[in-house]
Order: sequence, then structure tokens, then C-alpha cells
Amino acid sequence: MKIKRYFAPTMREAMRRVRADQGADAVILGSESRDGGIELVAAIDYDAALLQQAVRRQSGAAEPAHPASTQAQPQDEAASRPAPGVWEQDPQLQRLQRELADVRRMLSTSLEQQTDATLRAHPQRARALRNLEALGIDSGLAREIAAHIPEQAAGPRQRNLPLALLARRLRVPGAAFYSAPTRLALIGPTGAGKTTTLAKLAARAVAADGAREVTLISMDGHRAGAEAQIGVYARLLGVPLRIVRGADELATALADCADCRHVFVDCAGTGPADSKLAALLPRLAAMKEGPQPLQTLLVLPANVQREDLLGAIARFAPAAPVAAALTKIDECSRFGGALSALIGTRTPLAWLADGQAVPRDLHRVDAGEVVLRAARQARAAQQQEFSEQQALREGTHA
Ligand SMILES: Nc1nc2c(ncn2[C@@H]2O[C@H](COP(=O)(O)OP(=O)(O)OP(=O)(O)O)[C@@H](O)[C@H]2O)c(=O)[nH]1
Ligand SMILES: [Mg+2]
Repeated sequence: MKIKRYFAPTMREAMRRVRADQGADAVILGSESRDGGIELVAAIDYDAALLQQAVRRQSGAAEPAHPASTQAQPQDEAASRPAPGVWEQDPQLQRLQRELADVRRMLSTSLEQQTDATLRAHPQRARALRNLEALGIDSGLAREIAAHIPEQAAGPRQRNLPLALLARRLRVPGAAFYSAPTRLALIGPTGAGKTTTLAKLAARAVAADGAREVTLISMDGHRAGAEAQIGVYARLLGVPLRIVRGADELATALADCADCRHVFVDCAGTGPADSKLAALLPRLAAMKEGPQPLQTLLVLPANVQREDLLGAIARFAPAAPVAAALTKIDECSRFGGALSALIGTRTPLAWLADGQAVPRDLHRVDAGEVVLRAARQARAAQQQEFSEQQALREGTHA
């Protein structure tokens, strides 16, 4: 996708210049009144496949050098980031970059203020809104995305634009998150799928680097059955398992396996009322910077209400999770609500789990593919609901 700016005294003239230059395919990304005129930001050559490529390139570009910096960049911000070494060296260009960031912020604020009625008056935006809401996307986010759909957008290229804009808002970790040595503690609500996801990750690590390079640590030694569950996985994978109680013992265990390439830490499931959690989470966050840097992965089930996910994200925020794994997407008809919660809290999504099978049902996240899958799943659910309603009606009339 190419981006170009047009300045003209009036909106009509700015639009005329865009069309004269780029033709009817141009997509308007934003507009702003300034210096007595209008500036339009237009994109051409929009294409879903190109977006996927851009997303992939972006993942590579965001590759950090240190595990502590694996926090993902939002794909839309990063896509507009120029080559390093240009902006960084020229103060004038730096100032321009800051001003553009301000313009972008102003644009998104003013677009957010558009009402539903305004959006629904434009067929393309109304269609985008309907399609996004059908996925279970939160109405605020759906409205924000629909407002970015150009009124004149039509044709196959623009049909996927709402999904592409959604994909660009979903953060994913950079490539180094997946390839660097792993020291990861899995945290999350009770029954979210932490132990199962840990087993899947550990099995992948064993397949990649061998059992010698993998150690499991469990902080979940006090609950009946918890030790046995992770013990079975450790035996099946042929990797050592250490049981620790508390953050101090965890730090010692991490130091003991300093030579091991992959260490996975299973935490006990904790409900909202758990007081020990409040003390543990900041300790886990502090270990990010410790001698044995440990990151946390927030495991969230997709089959709960968006509000519950937002609650869980807020509750586990003191651990400063580097990313999330979304589990049980096979158990829900739509997971747009879960994606909205991740996008709204700027939580990068690293893994998607769609079943109990270890390690098969765990997938590395590609933003474009996740959004397409959400759309496919919502379509299937819609068809199913339609058939059920029809069967019900026929049953009533029989
Ligand atoms: N359908 C489905 N089931 C899953 C998935 N991930 C985990 N499960 C199942 O969910 C249940 C709970 O999984 P666990 O891994 O024990 O969850 P946990 O977060 O460790 O649970 P606690 O330690 O008790 O908090 C088990 O029956 C898993 O097999 C998934 O992606 N899809
Ligand atoms: Mg568990």
C-alpha cells in the first residue's frame, strides 16, 4: 500500500486531485483542515494479500535484541515508520514526524466522534459496521474502523478493508519472541488453559531443540491434582520438573537451570479474590529485569464475556505480561469480543489455542490469519444459528 498526501484549498479540490492522480481506487485514510486548506491522506494499491505481507514484514522488523524488549509495536504505527537512520538523524524530519503523530491522533479522535447515524448513512461504512459487529467486535471499535472506510470504496479490493484494518490494530510480538531462548511464566484465570498451553509450548520446544534444553517449573504444588497433571506432561516429554513455592524459590530454580534454553513456569489458577496473587504478580514483573530474565504470558479463554477478559487483563497487569495466548477458540461461536479486548488494552496476541491436543492445537499468531479465522468462524456460527431458527420455526408449524 502506498500513502500520499494532498493539500488543496477545499475538500472538493483535494478529492479531485486525489482522483486525478490515483483514480477511483484511491482510499482516503484521513483528512485535516490546516493552513486555510484541507490535507488528505490517501492510500493506493490496497490489497489484503499485500497487507498480510506487510504484517509479516512488520513482525520481522520489530525483532528486538533483548527478550525484555519483545513488546510488540502496533502494526499501523510501525507500518508508517520510515527506515531507521533517516528520521533519527534529521531534526527537521523528527519534528515533522511528531507533527504527523499529532495529526494522526487528532484525526482518530475526530473520527471516533462520528455518530452511528452518520456511519450508517454511508452504504460502505454501514456494511463494514454490520460485518464487524457480526464477528462480535465491540461496537466502539467497529465504529472506529468503519469510520476509516472511504465512502467511495467499492469492488473486491475494498471488500476486505474492514478486516484488514482490524488486523492492523491487533498487536503481535516480533519474530524474536518466538525464536529467542524462552523463560516464560504462564499466568491467567482459573481453568484458562495455562497448564495445557505450557505443555504445548514445551512440546514444541522439545521438538525444536531436544528434551535436554527444556525444564518445567510448577508454582502450583499445593492444589490436589495440579502436580500430577504437569508431572504427566513432564514424563511424556522426558523433561525435568521442579516444584517451587513462592517467588524466592522460583528465582533459585531459574538460576539453577541457567544453562537450559527453554524454561516454562506454570502458575496456579487464581480467581479474583486470591490475595496471594497481588503479592506474586509484581515479583514476576520484577524478574523481567533480573539475572535470569523471566517473562509472563497471559493465558485467556476466548469463551467468556469480553468484560470478564477485560477484568482478567486488568487483574494480571501488575505482572506486565509480554503477550497473551487466547485459548478455547474452538469452544466459542465468535471470538471478536476477545480480539476487541486485546486490541483495546493493546495486549499483543502471541498464540491461539483451539483444542486440547498437545501440541497440535496451538498456533503462532499472524494478525491477518486470526482475523480471517474470526470471520470464517462467525459466518459458520451465523449459518448454524439460521438453520436452528429455521428448524425451530418448521417444528412450530408442523
Ligand atoms: N476445548 C479446549 N479445551 C482446552 C483448551 N486449552 C485447555 N483446554 C482444557 O481446559 C481445561 C483446563 O485446562 P488447564 O490447562 O488445566 O487450565 P489451567 O489454566 O491450568 O487451570 P488451573 O491450573 O486449574 O487454573 C482442560 O480440560 C484442558 O484440556 C483449548 O484450547 N480448547
Ligand atoms: Mg493449571
